[in-house]
Amino acid sequence: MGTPGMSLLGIGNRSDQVRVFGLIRLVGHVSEASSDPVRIDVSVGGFEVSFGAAECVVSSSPNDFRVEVNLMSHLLPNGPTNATVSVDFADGSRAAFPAKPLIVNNNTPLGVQVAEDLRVHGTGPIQPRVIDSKMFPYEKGKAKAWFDEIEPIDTPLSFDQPADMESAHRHLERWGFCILPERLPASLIEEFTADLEEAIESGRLQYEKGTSQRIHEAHRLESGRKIWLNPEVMAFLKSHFRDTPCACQTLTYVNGSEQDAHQDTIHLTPYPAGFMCGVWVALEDVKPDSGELFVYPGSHKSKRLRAGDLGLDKVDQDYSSYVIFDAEVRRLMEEGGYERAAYRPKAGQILVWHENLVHGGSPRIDREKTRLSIVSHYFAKGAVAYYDSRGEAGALELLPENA
Ligand SMILES: O=C(O)CCC(=O)C(=O)O
Ligand SMILES: [Fe+2]
Repeated sequence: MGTPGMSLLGIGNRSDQVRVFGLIRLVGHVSEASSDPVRIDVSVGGFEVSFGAAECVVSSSPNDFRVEVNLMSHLLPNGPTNATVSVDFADGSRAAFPAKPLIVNNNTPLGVQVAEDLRVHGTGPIQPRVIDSKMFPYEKGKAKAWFDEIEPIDTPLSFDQPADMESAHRHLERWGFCILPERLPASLIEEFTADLEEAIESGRLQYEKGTSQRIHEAHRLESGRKIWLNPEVMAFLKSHFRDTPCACQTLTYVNGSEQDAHQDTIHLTPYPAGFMCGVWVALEDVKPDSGELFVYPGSHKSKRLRAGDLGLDKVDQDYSSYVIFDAEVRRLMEEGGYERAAYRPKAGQILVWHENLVHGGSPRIDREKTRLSIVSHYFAKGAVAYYDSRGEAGALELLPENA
């Protein structure tokens, strides 16, 4: 009987592998195991939990598998600690991953309030592989988004650039989206467009010409990263969240997405509700019939739809069961009397939406017309970030000065 190979433990959803905050996914690989895993013991910060294999093991082949557990680091003491994970096998043997050193830092006021809510709700710091909305006290928790609690100041609906940041904030609070006063510089758009083209040519980024395919990971390009961590967007989100913003992901579209009307809430899910924003940047003047982004102004006040409440299982690739979600969104829009508006910005214009605003991509009526755009999603550092539809912890990146 050989000894199984135990990898180092990595953090699957952070690029900083040591300094951690929020919800983190610990991942370890076991190779050449001589029998099946039956029990996983996790210990960190004075807490200990044991799981059955079904709760945190994913097999890639009979002898190789991945162990995944989540840590709600909000509930761990701030400062240095070690996480240890060991595996019991069916043949009675036992093996441990090397201890993983972590430095925990959840010290923003929102983070402190979230920790308190989780304690009261009985959600422990060590969780299995799949994260679900039931783990969070959406109704009873004390941590709330201030902008969802206030009566917004009335302000006219507009798709034009406002005079100042203050007007942008008021528009976001009232209508669930706003345009920022500053545009992305034309030089950065040019730089990004050239980098994108080259990355597609070289195969670094996957994109099939002419399709509505979304390009992931364009923020790994230097110019993409500049757009993703744009200081003006970050400053705006900081004053909106009243907490440090973190960048989660990007989706770059050459053509319109044709995505059905949806709330991002079910895909990019914060606890407490509200602490996520989408930021959509036009990389060319958007033409009619190109598959424009559309929004339902004011619909951020509609009921939030969650996967578990709709009876939807966690999905990986196949979202076909989401026809239930699509129908429910349509029903909410009709019932609430919300009206769809197509968005035709100038190149560089930046639109910010509230986590729960209903939006999507119009049909590409003229398939010759491109609609080059990049959308990034951001969470507040003190919030828990996860993907409800997938049951995964959310990836987050801090600005270097906030790390
Ligand atoms: O760009 C689009 O058409 C839709 C993008 C979207 O829904 C999103 O990224 O959340
Ligand atoms: Fe979306």
